[in-house]
Amino acid sequence: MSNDHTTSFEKQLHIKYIQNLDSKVTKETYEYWLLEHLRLNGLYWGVMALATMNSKESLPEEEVVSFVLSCYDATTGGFAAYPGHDAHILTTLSGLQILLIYDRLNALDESQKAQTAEFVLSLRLDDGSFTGDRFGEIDTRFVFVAVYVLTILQRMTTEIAESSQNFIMDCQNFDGGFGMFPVAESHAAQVYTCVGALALCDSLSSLSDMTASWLSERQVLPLGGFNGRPEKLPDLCYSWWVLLSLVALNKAHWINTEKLESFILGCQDLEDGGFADRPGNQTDVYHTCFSICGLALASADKYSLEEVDPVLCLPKSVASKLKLYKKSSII
Ligand code: GRG
Repeated sequence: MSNDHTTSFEKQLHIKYIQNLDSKVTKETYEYWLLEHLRLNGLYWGVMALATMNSKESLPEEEVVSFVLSCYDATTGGFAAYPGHDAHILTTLSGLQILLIYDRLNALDESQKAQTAEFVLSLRLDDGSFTGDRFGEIDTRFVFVAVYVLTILQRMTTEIAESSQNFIMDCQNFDGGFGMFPVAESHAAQVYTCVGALALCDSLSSLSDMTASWLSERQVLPLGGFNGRPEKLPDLCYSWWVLLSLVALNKAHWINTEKLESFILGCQDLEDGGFADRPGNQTDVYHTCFSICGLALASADKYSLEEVDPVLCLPKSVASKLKLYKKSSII
């Protein structure tokens, strides 16, 4: 990996990097097949990075949509990571996000959409939390993803919004951050899912400035990147999880954006494209997606990127078509 200069954003290299991730050569590697359980999430990360670079046509749309539909599990109504795998709430969101980006949500008929909503609602527990699948793991990620999917499918109700908000607020800690479940340690990526869930439940006003204050302390200076928890090393993906939470809370001016941009640019591979978690490390599509989204959030104009919605992690042009739940609009 080479990153000997850090001021330019190598858009064309990153587009090529993403296009090559599914090439014949890549498919001949053992690692490619070991990652089958991440395939649909990975496709969303690639498509979202391309859409943010105004280049979603760099992947063959029909092939992409047909792969997404092949992951739909007609028995449950959810999407799996790969055909034949079990459906999971996280991959269900990825599938729908990809269809939204290509404006192909109508590739699912109304009964399939209703079944997808039923799948999500079947994972809901009495305390307002959601499990990820039939195996029962609970995590604040799943609450966010559940209300996100229900928002896409226009199935949000006051009851779901209130019980989700109650569970999320039970996961808040004394430091203002949030963990995976009540009493779990605060973690920046979980804070994003909690801020996102509250935003989709029209309840962001439940938060005091403590949350933004804890988030702003995640910037590790002089490096400029963010860590996910106190005393840990910075990791590029937190540029996204932290910055967008701060943007959603209107507190992005509490961090040094220039230093953050320079940390992100320093994680590029200037020979083969893509971004790594830290300068000099191996690139991957997850860090590539969230670094490009982070740059778009910091300064879309400067890098000629599409503006990104800080809650939905979709291009604003796509996100603006979704009707969000509002407390007063549903009786
Ligand atoms: C709409 C973009 C979008 C996503 C859906 C699934 C989800 C919502 C968000 C995932 C948030 C999350 C929990 C990400 C995990 C981030 C991460 C790198 C965790 C690793 O944690 P540790 O403890 O790493 O291994 P640290 O950095 O704390 O050492």
